[in-house]
Amino acid sequence: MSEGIDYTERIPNNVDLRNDRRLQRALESWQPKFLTWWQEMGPSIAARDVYLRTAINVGRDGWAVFDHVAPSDYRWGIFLAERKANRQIAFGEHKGEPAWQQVPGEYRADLQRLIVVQGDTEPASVEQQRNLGFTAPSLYDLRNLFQVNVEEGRHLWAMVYLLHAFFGREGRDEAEALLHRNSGSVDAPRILGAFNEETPDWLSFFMFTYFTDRDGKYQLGTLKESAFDPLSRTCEFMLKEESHHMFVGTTGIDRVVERTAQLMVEHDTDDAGPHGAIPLSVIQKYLNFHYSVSLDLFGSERSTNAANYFTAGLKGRWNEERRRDDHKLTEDSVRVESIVDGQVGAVEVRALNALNHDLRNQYIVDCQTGVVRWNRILEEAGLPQRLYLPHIGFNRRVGAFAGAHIGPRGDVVTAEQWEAHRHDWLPSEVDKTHVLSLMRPVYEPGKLAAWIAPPRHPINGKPFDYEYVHLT
Ligand code: BYC
Ligand code: FE
Ligand code: FE
Repeated sequence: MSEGIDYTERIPNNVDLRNDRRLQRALESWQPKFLTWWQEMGPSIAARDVYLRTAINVGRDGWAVFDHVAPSDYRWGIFLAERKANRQIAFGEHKGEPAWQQVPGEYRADLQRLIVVQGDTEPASVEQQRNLGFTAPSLYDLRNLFQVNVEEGRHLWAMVYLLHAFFGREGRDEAEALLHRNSGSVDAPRILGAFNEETPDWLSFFMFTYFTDRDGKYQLGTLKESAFDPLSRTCEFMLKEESHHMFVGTTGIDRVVERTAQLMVEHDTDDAGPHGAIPLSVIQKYLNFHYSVSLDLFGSERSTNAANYFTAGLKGRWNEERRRDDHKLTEDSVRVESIVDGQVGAVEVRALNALNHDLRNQYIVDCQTGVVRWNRILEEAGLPQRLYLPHIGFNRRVGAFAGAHIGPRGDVVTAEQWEAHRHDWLPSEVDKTHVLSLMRPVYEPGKLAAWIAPPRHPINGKPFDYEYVHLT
């Protein structure tokens, strides 16, 4: 059985909005503010229409249609995964009790906080990516950018729905605030570090969708376990959209590496830069940057916040139900990497306090799969060079390694040594300028910028030379 989405309403939804007039009115008064934000902070390139997928159904069978639509006419709406009958809480002190359909008073503040933090990231990423439309390497890529942006806009809607429906006046205020903070703003920045960084070029975009959207996958995976059922169902549906964002990142980096490798072989050189591509060393530096700021998004590896969220049932673990333990973790302990006596070591921590570390570990294993595929591309090109994930302590601002000076290979160095190597490890102004210089828009159907290989995966079966976007 699957539930369709009601598109006859001003706000498409599958939460029966028409029978909740108060909520409907509240959301209808937020909607124009969202649209103003989209006009001012969303994609700055004007497109007449874009070949986008829109969710029409939340069930397993065919949940999306593809069509050319004007981005500002996109049908942002409120879609929750289907409700499971008799769902029970899978972990924490309420394990085995029925999932909550309302917010328990004692957890109101914490739940609201989690939803606000999640909601804050979604518009932040749209803001970060707003100017990329001017430099897309092809119409195919431009289309993917729009797709990611409209869906991140919808993820904002998802959190705003929860705030409006379950958190009263305070929730409505927080929903407004989500439109007032802005990425990189001095006065009102976005909440989490990575979402105030710039995404000025397409290599950064692919790295962001690979590493930072992947944090989204893991965080949404833990919120999908939440005892608060509406949050769980919301996140379950968001995860379906999320996989396309990571596909854009994974295959985007594939194509950058492929093109660089081609030119390295063709010109028998380590440096593909002078031949119009991005040098492998620069790809590694961008990777180092995006991976390390994304690791910060997991919070401290020792966290009483995380322990409290888990015990209360607000935020579970990745694949909670598949774990073979008591799902309460009151007795267990784990080893967590840390600085011990000035060296990289490990300390013993109560498992309950190490849940951010647990999630981060799942994430790291997943990140490694990309590195393996990119190295296969290098190998197939006959090249000896390899990419790698930098050490967990490299360039960290949050957690056990914040303030430590650790190189990408895990060696502890002095502050001076770190500074001296900064631009061997992280993109320098010269690197960024070179990457930016390659960013020239290519908007003829079937044509492609020279720094990237063509995509191998059509969108909904359409060929690469399909008119994915009509510009104005
Ligand atoms: N930057 O106990 P701690 C996505 C704060 S991405 C700034 O270490 P906790 C997306 C923290 O808030 C997924 N501040 O960590 C991707 C806390 O402050 P308070 C986003 C930080 O609380 C691409 C203090 O430090 N979703 O969807 O266990 C495109 C101590 O905290 C940072 C979520 O994150 C930081 N990096 O965990 C579009 C899920 N890290 O409360 C979208 C919801 C920590 O003492 N959020 N702090 O004032 C959470 O689960 C948690 O808030 C965090 C932090 C995992 C972020
Ligand atoms: Fe999202
Ligand atoms: Fe995403």
